[in-house]
Amino acid sequence: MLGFRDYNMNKNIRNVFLVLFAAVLVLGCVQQSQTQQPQAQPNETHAPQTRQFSMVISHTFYNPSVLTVNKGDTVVIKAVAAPGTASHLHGITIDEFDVNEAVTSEDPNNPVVIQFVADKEGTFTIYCQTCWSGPFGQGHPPIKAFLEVKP
Ligand SMILES: [Cu+2]
Repeated sequence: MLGFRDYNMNKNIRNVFLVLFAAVLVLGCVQQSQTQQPQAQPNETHAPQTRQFSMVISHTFYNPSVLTVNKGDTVVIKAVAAPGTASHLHGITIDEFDVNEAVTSEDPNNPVVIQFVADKEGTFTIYCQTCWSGPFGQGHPPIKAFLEVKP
């Protein structure tokens, strides 16, 4: 049996626990809203930039073979044909960005400059339409690289 005093003491203890519980809840909410704030502004970390790449096109491959940018970035590719391959009519074609440029310069100081805005996200194939239009025709190896546009 609980006396009147015991009952009051239990009530006080219960009130202390209630206040503590409320404090933990409030603190939890404050902390959560603080950690969520940076995620609400993803554009700050992905502000559009100009991304420049130097590319060498050999008879059978592109170097580098993967270009990675963020959506909205301006892509600048400075491309040359590998030594001895200017006559192959090597080039850079990216259908989704209306890029189709022959690269006949072999001089790293005088590259062909291709520039566009990566306004679509996804993985896009870079290939060489101009090789197939060149002296080798469809007999030219189907060289490939990829443009990765991240969100
Ligand atoms: Cu070639």
